[in-house]
Amino acid sequence: MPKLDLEDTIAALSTPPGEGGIAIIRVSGKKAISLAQRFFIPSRNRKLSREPTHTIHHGHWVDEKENLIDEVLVHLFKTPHSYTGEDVVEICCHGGTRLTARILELLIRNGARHAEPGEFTKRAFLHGKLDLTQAEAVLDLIRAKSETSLEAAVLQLRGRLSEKINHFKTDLMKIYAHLEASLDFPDEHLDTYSEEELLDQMTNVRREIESLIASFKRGLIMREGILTVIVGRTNVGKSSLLNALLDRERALVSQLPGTTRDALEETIEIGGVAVRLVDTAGLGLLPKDELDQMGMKRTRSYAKDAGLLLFLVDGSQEWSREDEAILSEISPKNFLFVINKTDLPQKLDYEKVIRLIPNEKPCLISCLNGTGLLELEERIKEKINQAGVMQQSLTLTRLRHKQALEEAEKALKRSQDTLQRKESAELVLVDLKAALDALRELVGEIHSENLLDVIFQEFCIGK
Ligand SMILES: Nc1nc2c(ncn2[C@@H]2O[C@H](COP(=O)(O)OP(=O)(O)OP(=O)(O)O)[C@@H](O)[C@H]2O)c(=O)[nH]1
Ligand SMILES: [Mg+2]
Repeated sequence: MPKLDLEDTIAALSTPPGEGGIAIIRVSGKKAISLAQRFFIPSRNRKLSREPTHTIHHGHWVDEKENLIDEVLVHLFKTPHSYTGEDVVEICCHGGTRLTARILELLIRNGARHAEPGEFTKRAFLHGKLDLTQAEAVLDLIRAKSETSLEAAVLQLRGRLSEKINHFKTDLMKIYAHLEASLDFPDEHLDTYSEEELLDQMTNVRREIESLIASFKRGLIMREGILTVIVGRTNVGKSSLLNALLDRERALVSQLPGTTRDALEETIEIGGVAVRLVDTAGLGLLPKDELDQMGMKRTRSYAKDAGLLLFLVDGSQEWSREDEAILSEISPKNFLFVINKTDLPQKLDYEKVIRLIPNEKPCLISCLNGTGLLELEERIKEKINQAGVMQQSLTLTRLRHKQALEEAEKALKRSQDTLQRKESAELVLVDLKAALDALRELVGEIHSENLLDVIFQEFCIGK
């Protein structure tokens, strides 16, 4: 177990910096209560250390010379019944940049230390208040950009993923114990499972692990949003479409072809799912210059990673060779066919394009007057539903979890093969232990300081 840096008392602003109605400064550690006691003058004349845990106290916050800083409320949580498991004091003061800095500086001058990003949650983990998947869920909860990502984070915070992993662990431990017993007491008749039964149980666990791994693709969309890239030739209204869906003038729009040179990404929410919408440089047959070439390269790179493409054509123009080329380029991908500028007289041969794209009913829109945009959102929602994102079942949302499960599954498969080949039980146990270790690492029962750094550095300060 790495050395734990839990001796210090840490402090940080837990609310966003800037002006606000109130701000909360959180202090955690051995000196939290004594520090508060020194600078907090309670209205009720009783020492904080004498007050029970989970109580709120009104009073005044002062500096070393007893100059008044602010009128505050102090929340008191005593170890072990706090978020971090340590003594915690939360100072609710008025929300001003200078004011909060003054209180924080005072605490630091007098023995507290600035908390690192995520350090409160890291301490909660180190004190066994949360396991690692739950700590990660705290971050996902804060970062959630849509209803579905929020729901996934809540499920994980409530321990649904940990429960499932612990269930795998219990099953594997039973198998392990049986095999170990047969090794230790080879001559005794033990009431153990037959080899057949053991193999079956291993297969069951592997199947469940595999199905959880399979949920990752859906989970990633839930957490990060579905990458939706608008493609089409220049001037068809791609930037206008991004602006219209965002409902603000984000991208430059002009009648000059080639206005957009770089890809531009914004997130919107459609049907409870985050949609990462990308406006791109128009695709053409041949790039006109180097900048054009770079723009097209970037468009293609986004299109390659996209979960959904919006293929945009201009209804006021005839179907062109460029449209044709783009269609053949994107055909293998999941796309929606969208015809823009329907407010203008139409030159597009609808019958022809419907023949060319028989499986995708075109979505008719006008970015200029907003017609068809609601229907387009509905169609995007349908496409997202087809990806299974709206399912309520437990979903993997992090690559770390997926990799740990893959490792567990592979090790389990190896031990199963060894057992099947009737090789020594010791060998079976080695791989079984590797599978168990991968699961233990997933929930954080085994961890390195390095892994914790990677996880908690993503957090903001004060969480
Ligand atoms: N009449 C009409 N004009 C539109 C519509 N949508 C876009 N336009 C106009 O078409 C022109 C091109 O629009 P953009 O949104 O810049 O097109 P783009 O596809 O992003 O163009 P590039 O960035 O150059 O590839 C602008 O003059 C827009 O005002 C529409 O629905 N109707
Ligand atoms: Mg553009």
